[in-house]
Amino acid sequence: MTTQYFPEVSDQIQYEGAESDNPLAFKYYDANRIVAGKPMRAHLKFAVAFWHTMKGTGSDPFGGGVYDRPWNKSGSDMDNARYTLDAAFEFFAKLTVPHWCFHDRDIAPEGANISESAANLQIMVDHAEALQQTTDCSLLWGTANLFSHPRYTHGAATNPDPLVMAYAAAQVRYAIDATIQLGGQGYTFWGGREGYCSLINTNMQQEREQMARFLYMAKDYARAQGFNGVLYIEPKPGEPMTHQYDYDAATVLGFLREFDLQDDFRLNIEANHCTLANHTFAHDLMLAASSGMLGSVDANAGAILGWDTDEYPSNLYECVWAVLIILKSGGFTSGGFNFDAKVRRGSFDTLDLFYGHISGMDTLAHALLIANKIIEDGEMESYLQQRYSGFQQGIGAKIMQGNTTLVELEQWAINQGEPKKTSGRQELRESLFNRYIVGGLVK
Ligand code: XLS
Ligand code: CA
Ligand code: CA
Repeated sequence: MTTQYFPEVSDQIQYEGAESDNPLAFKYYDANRIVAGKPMRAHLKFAVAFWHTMKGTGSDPFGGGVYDRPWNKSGSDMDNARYTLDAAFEFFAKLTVPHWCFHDRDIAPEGANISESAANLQIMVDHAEALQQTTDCSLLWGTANLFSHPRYTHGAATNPDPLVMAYAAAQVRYAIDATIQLGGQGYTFWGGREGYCSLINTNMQQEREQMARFLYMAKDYARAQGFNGVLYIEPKPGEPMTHQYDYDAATVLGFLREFDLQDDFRLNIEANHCTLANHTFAHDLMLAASSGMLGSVDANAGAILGWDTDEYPSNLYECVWAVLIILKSGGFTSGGFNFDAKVRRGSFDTLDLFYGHISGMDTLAHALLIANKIIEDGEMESYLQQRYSGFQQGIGAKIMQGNTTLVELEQWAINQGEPKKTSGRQELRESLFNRYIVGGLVK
């Protein structure tokens, strides 16, 4: 096993079981263990986010970078880009992670013009393709960074200047080509700066229509190139713009239907973005899943700071809900759990990158065992069925089939008299749920 950038980890991380106290071992993630007929690896489809893991510097709004990364060892941006890819694949192989995700500008520096940027990207995509062949790690999804360069200050697709949109179009074109060359299963659009700060200088409907136009062109290009993966929209309510057009799952679903994009696009739900929108992670997952629009997940967690802190998922309760919803909706197809998460500013060491991912992978693997047990036991499902059973027969079934009227319902209500008050039993349900998590119901 090549060891150049991570000498502190000499081999692949192994599964050692819940009793192990080895910090560099999995306690729950046993890649080949069969759960509900499928190996854990295929259920969870973990991916490393190149931007945080390889390019993160530890900067925050109050200070610049603090990490020394051994792959930033040359004066040349192109050399560093190559070393960073080499280091990434050493990390992926040691972590035994099956997938990765990247933005175009994460892996290759922007050039002096569109053609030079495209040429830089092509060199690094060829290098990544060769590295992929040496490991068991393939691309989950690719994307374009349409938010860091100063030209995108007022947005990319929603910019008031069509020339800026054209630059974004060129970038997306090459990022889609890169995704196809690397065998990516999906391509993601996160809104970036697609939003606004004030209506005082903004034509909101013009911008929303521009965004739809851009997505049509991107979809048409991808399909014409033979891409049959899934296109994702990743909702986020604010930051960097005050108002982001892709606010949350409900807003994006409405947008896709308004502009007839629902057949090609699915949602990539990020935990921290749900909480920034004052929803739970489970709420947006449930909304996307129940309308058949859940595609992929950016696994992370927020803090009480109120901005997008992108921490590793470590809250078992929230992860059980996430996996439960995903399992019940049939599991991932093209999507997976991408760790859009970064080590804290104070966690300088490259070893911390392993600890962060091991913790996230173990939390979600543990959650998978618990969620599967909840489904197998069937108690939760039968409670829900019983609670809504009135809609299965009689007048309830007629309502659901669209076979009744307000007048018939009024007559029925008059005949029935006042409805009986029935407890929702929330506290009881919570304590039953907790037995799976802390009550030893899962081994
Ligand atoms: C930013 C987003 C971003 C997308 C990819 O908040 O999470 O990282 O996932 O552009
Ligand atoms: Ca994300
Ligand atoms: Ca985020």
